[in-house]
Amino acid sequence: MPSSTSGSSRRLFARARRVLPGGVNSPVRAFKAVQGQPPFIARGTGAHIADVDGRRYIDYVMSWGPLIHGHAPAGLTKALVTATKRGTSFGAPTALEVQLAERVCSLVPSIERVRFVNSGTEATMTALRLARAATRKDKIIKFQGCYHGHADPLLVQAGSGALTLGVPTSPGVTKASAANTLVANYNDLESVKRLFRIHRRKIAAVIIEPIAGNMGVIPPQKGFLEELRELCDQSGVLLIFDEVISGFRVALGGAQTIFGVKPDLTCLGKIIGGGLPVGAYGGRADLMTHIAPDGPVYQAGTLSGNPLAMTAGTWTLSRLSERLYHQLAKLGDQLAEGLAEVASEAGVQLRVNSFGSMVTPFFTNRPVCNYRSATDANTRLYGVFFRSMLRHGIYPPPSQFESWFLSAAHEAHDIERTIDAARLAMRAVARS
Ligand code: KE4
Repeated sequence: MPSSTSGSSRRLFARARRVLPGGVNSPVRAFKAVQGQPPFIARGTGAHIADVDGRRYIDYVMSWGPLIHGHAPAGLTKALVTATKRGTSFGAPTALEVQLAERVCSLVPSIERVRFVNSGTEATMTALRLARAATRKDKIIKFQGCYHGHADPLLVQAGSGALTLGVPTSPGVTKASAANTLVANYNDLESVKRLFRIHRRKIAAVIIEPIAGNMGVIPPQKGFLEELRELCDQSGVLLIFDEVISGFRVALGGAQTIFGVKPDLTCLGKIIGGGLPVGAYGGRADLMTHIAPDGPVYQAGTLSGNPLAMTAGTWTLSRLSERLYHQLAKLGDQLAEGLAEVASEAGVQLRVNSFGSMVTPFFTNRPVCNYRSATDANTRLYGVFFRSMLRHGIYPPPSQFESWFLSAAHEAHDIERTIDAARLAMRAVARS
């Protein structure tokens, strides 16, 4: 059985901590929330990753969502080698970015124009700037526990790593920038209406994860998104869907096609880069004309539209299909049901939320529908569960407040093996 961390990973982590804050380039990777030390990953193939000592794991992080086709699909690798031979970056227009932009505009109902950037953070940061410029209003509403990247205005009561590490509002975010960020409760329209009443004419936009993934998975309750759309329409407030996770994860056109709600702007990331750094924001043409060089709202990027990232994104989107989403949803259901079953066998209180190939087991006996109920989950028990799963060759997210992700490379036998490991992990939880 692989121990939680191999010798080479330990040595690498010791070196890493001498040169990288916390030894990592993104906080959640340091395993602080689940104790233990992170294995250093040497390679990924399909649904599996191997650490520097050759220990193999079934991967449910999948680079936090981008790898919907699994690790290193042969066709993607080939396409990237060909593209690399033509040059890695030009800082000039290429046909590749036009092709990917045309595909995104054809698939995502709300997107008439799109701009590629290098991360989800850049996408949401710029979407807010655009919304403020287009409406000439300063305030924005976000939802407690939703995470939209680490731009100052959005690092207020945020989810994901900020929540995992217990710092939802980061030091360094000035009072001035936080003052323009209003916070509502997910699945609670009344909390939004209250903010609209108080700040009526000062709100530029509402930004939301249409399927929350950064408190763990929390789907919108029936009618919530539809009523939010109506509320924004009545008040002249723009609606921004942050589909960095849900875009191309739950359906070809993202969550907006599933719920039939069209935002004014949409932010994308992860899957549209197929594992390379890409983010994007887009929406109504009349809004996007504000963006430089057409309009005065400035946003730029040295590597925006990078030919390798565009190649990876085009390859990835071109192989998405209804059949694939049906297959992913089936696997997601099997995983969710299996986790619930083994928890019940062990007498462990567990609530499993899922939406298609997004799954989160919450160690709580109450329904999880918002920040408060998510943070009631027992993170200590999640840590016990996680360490046992890692020892048995399964690599879930090292945080209670993240989504597990499935890919086209996961097969039924991977799920079976995962549930077998979860049966042992739940017994460890019950004993702890
Ligand atoms: P990036 O800047 O990390 O590319 O995207 C920020 C972002 C924006 N919006 C949503 C809905 C997101 O989930 C994210 C980033 N997701 C986290 C995991 N939930 C990234 C993992 C990490 O921070 O290491």
